[in-house]
Amino acid sequence: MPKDHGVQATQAGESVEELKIAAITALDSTESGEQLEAWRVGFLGRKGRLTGLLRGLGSLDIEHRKVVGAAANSLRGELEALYEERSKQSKSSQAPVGSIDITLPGRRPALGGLHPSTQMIREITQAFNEMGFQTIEGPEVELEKYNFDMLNIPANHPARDQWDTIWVDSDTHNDVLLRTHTSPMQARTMEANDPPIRVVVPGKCYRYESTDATHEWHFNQVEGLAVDEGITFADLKGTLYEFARRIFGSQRKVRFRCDFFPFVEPGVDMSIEWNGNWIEILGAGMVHPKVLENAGYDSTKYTGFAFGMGPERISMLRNEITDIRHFFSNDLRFLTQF
Ligand code: FA5
Repeated sequence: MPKDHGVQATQAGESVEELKIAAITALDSTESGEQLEAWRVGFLGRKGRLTGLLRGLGSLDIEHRKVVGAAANSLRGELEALYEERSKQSKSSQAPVGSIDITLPGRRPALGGLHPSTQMIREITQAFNEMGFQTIEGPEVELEKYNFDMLNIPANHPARDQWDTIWVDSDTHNDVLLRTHTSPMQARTMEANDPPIRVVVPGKCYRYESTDATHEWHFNQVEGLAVDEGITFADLKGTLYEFARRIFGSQRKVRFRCDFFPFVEPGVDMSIEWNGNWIEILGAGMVHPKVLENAGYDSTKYTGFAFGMGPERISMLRNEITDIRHFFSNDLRFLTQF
């Protein structure tokens, strides 16, 4: 019996040992299911190399045939086991990074959506746009001059207590703050434009106050301003009635009550009737003559009205949201409901 029967050359010119090395090396370099299948066909298939080797056994003498045949059959078992193992691994492992598994079923891509505050702001501004108001925006980091002084709220005025202010803490800019309301845009708009003016101004506001179910420390407002010759309180009421009808439906009851804001005279708040209660949704009034004068307007010639509302509060009513803090907590369970 030859000592080197394991590497005995067959008639096909390939020894069992050479075939084993070639098969294992080739198996190690397979990376996909397709390559693994090609390997199986190439080595174990009907026309594969191992089958060819077995077919060549007939040309060997009886002794060699027995030895090489046994080695080749044992290699077949070994290669089949290796194939099974690799095949299982390839099925359970994920597709390699960067490749696309075209056998996966299609999935709908996750589309984002507009934030509920943005949706409400757009609805509100659109209602006013259709009544002839233009949408503009202004700075969130504001000067004390526009947030307070030009709005008839001097430094020692008790009304400043209403707006707990977040100041931009700097030695050189101690008159800079995060706007506490969108009303500074009344002063900026009048300063930069001649009448007639009809604008709505959506934007973020900031107040240094503790939060609860109806108060956030940052929230949106939508400001409105109309200035022209001959504008009266009737225009204010008519415009805000129409707004309430568009947002809350034609049957919604609306109530005006006196309120105080230093930059309007007279001042009101507007409430709507909701489940048997009156809910305040905005502050408003006729632009104070001093505010018109501060902006360089002749208050004997021009009059106007202004209003400011909170879109989150309005969205809360419309969508039965019980806590304003949901708007900015980034919880997708809340946000995806809109
Ligand atoms: C003002 O801010 C005035 N600038 C409104 C105004 C404009 C009056 C023009 C007259 C003329 P007030 O502080 O009430 O007013 O806020 C107006 C609206 O902003 C409120 O009705 C409410 O909807 C919303 N709002 C106020 N504070 C908060 C808060 N902490 N969290 C959420 N929304 C708020």
